[in-house]
Amino acid sequence: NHAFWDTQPVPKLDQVIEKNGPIETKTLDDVRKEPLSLPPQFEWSTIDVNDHAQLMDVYTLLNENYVEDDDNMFRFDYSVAFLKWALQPPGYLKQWHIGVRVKDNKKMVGFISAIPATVVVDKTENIKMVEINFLCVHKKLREKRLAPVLIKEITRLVNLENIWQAAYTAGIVLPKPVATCRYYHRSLNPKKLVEVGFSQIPANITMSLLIKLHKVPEATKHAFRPLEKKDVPSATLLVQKYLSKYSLAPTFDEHEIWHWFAPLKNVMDCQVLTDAQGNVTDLFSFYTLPSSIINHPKHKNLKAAFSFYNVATSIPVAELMQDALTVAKNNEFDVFNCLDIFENNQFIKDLKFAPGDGNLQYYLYNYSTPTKKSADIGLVLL
Ligand code: YNC
Ligand code: MG
Repeated sequence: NHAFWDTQPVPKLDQVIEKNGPIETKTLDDVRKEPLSLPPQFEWSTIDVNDHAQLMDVYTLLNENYVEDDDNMFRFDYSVAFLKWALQPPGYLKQWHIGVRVKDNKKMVGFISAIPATVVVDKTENIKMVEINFLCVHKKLREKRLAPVLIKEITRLVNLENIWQAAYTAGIVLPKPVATCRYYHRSLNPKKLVEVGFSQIPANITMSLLIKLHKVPEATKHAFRPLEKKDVPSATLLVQKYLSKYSLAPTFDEHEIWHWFAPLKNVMDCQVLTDAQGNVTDLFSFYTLPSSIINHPKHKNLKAAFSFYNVATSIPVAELMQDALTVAKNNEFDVFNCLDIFENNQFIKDLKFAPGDGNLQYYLYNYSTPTKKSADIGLVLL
């Protein structure tokens, strides 16, 4: 019952996988040289995200049509600055930012993107991959099989660069998840979260008690400061060593570390502790991803922080994350989100994170690997 996915190099849902490796092997000669065909009223449109008007077209499509929660109360509102950052890491290719427009009026009605990444799976050597994100079809064009066309076109454009594997996440179950992970939410502004229906007041508790329970210290316990360029060599070593513990994790060189972790207002927060030699010993990071609140008279936006990569070596991870919560609270975030990946289960309970109602599934394209526990995952996709 997966007319599209059953034709793709992914494991079947009931398949038990025991060893690692590509599912199919192709060469450039096997790759189609012309774009996939679209229904006649649409055309392909490569997006130059350095052109503000084109970037705004992507922003608007996603703002109005991208991922919503199960109850359709909230919709992700990736900011313009966020999209520019997320789509342009070192080695990005402009032709991997592809839109679909209506021929008549040029309105953007579809989008998908790939960015380059190097990923380690079960300690096998680094695999050149892409990360696929921001797949979106306009609400009025749903269930017309446009998504498979977008997926096949991005696959073709990635294959043309001699890359044959991809990593992606989705809320839905497709053939076949590498891992099923769960979201956890830490209320920072419980009153607003209750008002907008994001959370409920537990039975037998008052609002004032709820607020009290979710207070976080006003100042950080440790002397965290924002990541600076001079920290990049030691931060890279720290993050690399940390990620090598996980079964599915990226590798970052120094350029990538600076791209992904450099503090960027309303996009990325990253703070560090250093030792006497000035080497980074501890690092927390989170990205800013607000949601639009659909049809609410008072509140229009929810400001959410999403845990990115965190490494604690000189302090307990729970103290590292407690300080991250303080920084987020002081920057007016309403909620701090994380997945049960990494060693996050070590702080989730103690720091009063509550389980969300959705799962996030991790996938690899054209690579089979034994199914993993969420705690084996060391990869965060935006
Ligand atoms: C999804 N999220 O199963 P079957 S996540 C992948 N990822 O195919 P139609 C998806 N496939 O089951 P619609 C998918 N959602 O018949 C649906 N599908 O084999 C499959 N939502 O297509 C689905 N963004 O066009 C079915 O469906 C087929 O009009 C149906 O479009 C889907 O970015 C969608 O959630 C998601 O905008 C575009 O609902 C639309 O419903 C929408 O009839 C709101 O499609 C936004 C949303 C998805 C966020 C994401 C990661 C995407 C990964 C795509 C797969 C990449 C593979 C690797 C490629 C590179 C390879 C190399 C090398
Ligand atoms: Mg469709």
